[in-house]
Amino acid sequence: MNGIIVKAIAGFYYVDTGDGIFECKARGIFRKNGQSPLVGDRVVISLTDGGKGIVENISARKNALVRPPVANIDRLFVVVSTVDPAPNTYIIDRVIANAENSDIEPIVIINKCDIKDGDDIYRIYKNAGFNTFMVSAQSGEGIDAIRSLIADKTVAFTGNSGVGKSSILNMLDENLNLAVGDISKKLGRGRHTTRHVELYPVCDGYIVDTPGFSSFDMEQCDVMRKEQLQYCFREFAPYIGECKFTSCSHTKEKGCKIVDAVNSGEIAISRHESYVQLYKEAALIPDWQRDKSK
Ligand SMILES: Nc1nc2c(ncn2[C@@H]2O[C@H](COP(=O)(O)OP(=O)(O)OP(=O)(O)O)[C@@H](O)[C@H]2O)c(=O)[nH]1
Ligand SMILES: [Mg+2]
Ligand SMILES: [Zn+2]
Repeated sequence: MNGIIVKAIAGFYYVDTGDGIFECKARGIFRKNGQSPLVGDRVVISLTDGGKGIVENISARKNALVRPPVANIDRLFVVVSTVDPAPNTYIIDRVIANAENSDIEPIVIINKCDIKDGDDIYRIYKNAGFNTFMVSAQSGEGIDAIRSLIADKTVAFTGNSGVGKSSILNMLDENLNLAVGDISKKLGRGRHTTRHVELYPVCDGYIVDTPGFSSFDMEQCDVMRKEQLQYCFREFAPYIGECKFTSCSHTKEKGCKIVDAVNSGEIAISRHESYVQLYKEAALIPDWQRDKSK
C-alpha cells in the first residue's frame, strides 16, 4: 500500500494511506543504510497481523528540511505581520532564498492588516513575483483566498513568533485548536523542542505548523554557494548574463544590470540589500567546508 508519513514518534511511523492511518515500524535495512524515514515521506507499507504495518520503501525526496524534520514540502507560507512584530525583510528574504533553492514555492502572507495596512511590504513581494496575500486572522479577511493554495499540497508555515501563524491555521480549520498568543508563549520553548512534527489534513492538503524563523532551517541553507544565490532572487532572472562582467557579483559593480535595476526602481532596494548581505555570508564559507557538509 502507498501512503504518506504524517507523524513519527519514538520509532513508530504513522502512515496515511487514504484508507486510514497505520502505525508502522521501519525495516531494519533503512537504519543500516543510514536512511531514516521522515514525516512527509511517500512510502510503501505492508500490513502485518493486527493492523500494524512495516515501511518497505521510501520514495526519492523532492526536498528535506532539517528543522522541523520534514520531507517533500511543496509550498512555504512565509507569514509576516504589519506590526507586533514589524516585518524584517532580511529574515524574510533569507527564508525565501532557501525555499527557492530547495524547490519550495514561497507564498507571502501579510497578517494583522486590521491593525495597519500592509501596502508597502505587499508591493515589494508582489513586484518581485511572489504570490502575496493581505489577511487578518482577527476579522477573517483574505483567509479564504489562501485555502485553494493548500489543496493537494504539503504546506509549511513559517514566520517570526507572534505574527499569527497559529491564528491563521485556526481560521483555516477550527478543529486544529492551536494555542495562540500568551498561551503559546507560556507553553514556551520547551514545547517547540519536545513536540513531535505532524502533518495535519487541512483544506484537502497537509499543513505542518513550523516553529519560528530562528529554528527554521533547510538542508541546503549552509551549503549554498555565493554564485548560486542570484538564482534564488527570482526578480533577478531577466538581468542575469546581461552584466558587463561575466563574473559580476551583482553587489556593486559598474555595468551591473541588477544594480541598474535597483537604481531605476525595478528591483526593491530591500531585496537587493538582503542579497548583498547573504552574498557576503556565503562568501565566508570556503568551498571545501561546504562540500564536506553536503
Ligand atoms: N489584531 C490582530 N491580532 C492578531 C492577528 N493574528 C494574530 N493576532 C494576535 O497575535 C498574537 C500572536 O498570534 P499567534 O497566532 O499565537 O502567533 P504565532 O505566529 O503562532 O506565534 P508563535 O506560535 O509564538 O510562533 C495573538 O495575541 C493573536 O491574537 C490579526 O490578524 N489581527
Ligand atoms: Mg503559534
Ligand atoms: Zn551584475
